[in-house]
Amino acid sequence: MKVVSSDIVISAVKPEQYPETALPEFALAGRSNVGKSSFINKMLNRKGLARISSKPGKTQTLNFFLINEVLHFVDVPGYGYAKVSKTERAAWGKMIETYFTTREQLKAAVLIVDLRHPPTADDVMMYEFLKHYDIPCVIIATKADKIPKGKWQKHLKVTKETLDLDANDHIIVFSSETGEGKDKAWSILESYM
Ligand SMILES: Nc1nc2c(ncn2[C@@H]2O[C@H](COP(=O)(O)OP(=O)(O)OP(=O)(O)O)[C@@H](O)[C@H]2O)c(=O)[nH]1
Ligand SMILES: [Mg+2]
Repeated sequence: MKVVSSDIVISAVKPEQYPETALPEFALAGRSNVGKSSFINKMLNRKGLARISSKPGKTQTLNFFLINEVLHFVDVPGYGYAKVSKTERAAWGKMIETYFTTREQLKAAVLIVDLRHPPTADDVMMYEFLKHYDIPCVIIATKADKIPKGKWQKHLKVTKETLDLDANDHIIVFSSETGEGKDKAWSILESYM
């Protein structure tokens, strides 16, 4: 997809605030600091549209982005950040669960994992949660620029095996630094629209 327009439409914490349109939607999921917001910026060719931080926990709300007036991306706060209270963690869980289990416009979840390391227990749990609700997943194995190209396939295999990846789900080697995987990611997302 050639992105000609993109803008944030709302930062939501509850369903009443979700945009009331029937546009197809893709929501990000992944560990805190894994690169969800960076993925969105790269896909949209926008440097600072989705907020990025060197500190984990930057994204706190469900941030809806409207693209070419035809679809939404939803940036989602990450999991696995140690420095959050039990109360915050419970609020996060409720917000994520409500969104993923009720949003009819959701075409697929985009689960971001770090290609360098095997998926964490939280990653596996997130993937199992999405599969439990029959939500199609596109796995983005990001930060590929940080390991040599010759090792990508080996790491990809570990990622697939650790997640016990469903045969119907796609997995893409990605880098928000170099743009590796961007065209492939767009063509797969378009196939879900
Ligand atoms: N080298 C490299 N760094 C990346 C890549 N993607 C993200 N980063 C860096 O990783 C850090 C976290 O990126 P974010 O996009 O803010 O991560 P996030 O998943 O949105 O984090 P939260 O909002 O805290 O959940 C930043 O310092 C990014 O510059 C990548 O593909 N390659
Ligand atoms: Mg973020």
